[in-house]
Amino acid sequence: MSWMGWGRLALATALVSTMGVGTALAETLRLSHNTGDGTTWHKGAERFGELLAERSDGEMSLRVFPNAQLAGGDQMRQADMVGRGALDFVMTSAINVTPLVQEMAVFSLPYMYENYDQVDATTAEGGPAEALRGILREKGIEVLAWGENGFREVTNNTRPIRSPADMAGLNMRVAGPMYIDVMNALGANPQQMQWTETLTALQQGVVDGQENPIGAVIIPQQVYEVQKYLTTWHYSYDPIFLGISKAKFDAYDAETQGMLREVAAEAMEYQRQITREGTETGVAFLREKGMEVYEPTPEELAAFREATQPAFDQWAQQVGPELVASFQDAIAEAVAQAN
Ligand code: X2X
Repeated sequence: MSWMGWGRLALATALVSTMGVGTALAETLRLSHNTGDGTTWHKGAERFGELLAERSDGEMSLRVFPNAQLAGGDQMRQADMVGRGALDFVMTSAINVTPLVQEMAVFSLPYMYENYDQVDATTAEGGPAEALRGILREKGIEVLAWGENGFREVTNNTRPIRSPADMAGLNMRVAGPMYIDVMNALGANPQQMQWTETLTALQQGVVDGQENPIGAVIIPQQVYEVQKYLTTWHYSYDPIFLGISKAKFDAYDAETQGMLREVAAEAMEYQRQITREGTETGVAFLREKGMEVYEPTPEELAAFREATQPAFDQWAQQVGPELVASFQDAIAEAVAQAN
């Protein structure tokens, strides 16, 4: 056969196999997350989709839906929908799952963590975060991997925040129930609101401020365009996770399940890396954009920690003292290792 002939045969074979996969086997899965399409969440989800297509030889493809679109804009409902099998995948932050599973608030208790090493000690394989996998499984959600929203920093349009007293009377948008109690402990007026409605609310002065991580959300969602002051108070850490409907997961064979876990871990590793990079360079970037950034001293951080202690104690009870202690033990070990 001529060179042209071989070429045509190869093309025909390729077409046939693609069509075979397309018609008989290809499965399109849906993933919901609740931030915009420029965030590190979205980038992590897209990476997951790319890897999934690659490792399944095109048998699986993923559609990523940002802004909690598939849950009617309700960021708290996504996990519930995945639990019921109404959605295949969810990527969301721990705080959004607390209405379904209170224990998920353990990560975000005020001043639980001081740095990434402490975080990683709890989310690493075999660490105390594994207990949450079991709890979420009971709700129909299989956690495939942990990712990162990050340390949540406070922004507002009224004044620089240097001490708890500066929070008094500020109208603060918050994402979930625990943050209502934390803001109350600080003397602010918290208001729970969907993230998708928050930028407009800030712009129109419906609320004075909000709190979110720098690399994952504040920069990619251009919060600096509607907020003047930022304080790096690191008051609460927020992980995200990539989860799949348990019914869906259980229906796959062991090999596919293993592939899903592997691919999710890889995508979330990438997501965590770009989030940390964006956070590291973030303060300088935000200053360039005209934000006034205040970086509290260790003494000032201690004052915030003290002021939020009542909310920590209250929520530690709700989460369960044993779970909290298991996190604190892993953190103490990380501290000992660092010294
Ligand atoms: O709503 C928020 O603040 C966000 C995007 O960080 C969460 O999903 C908790």
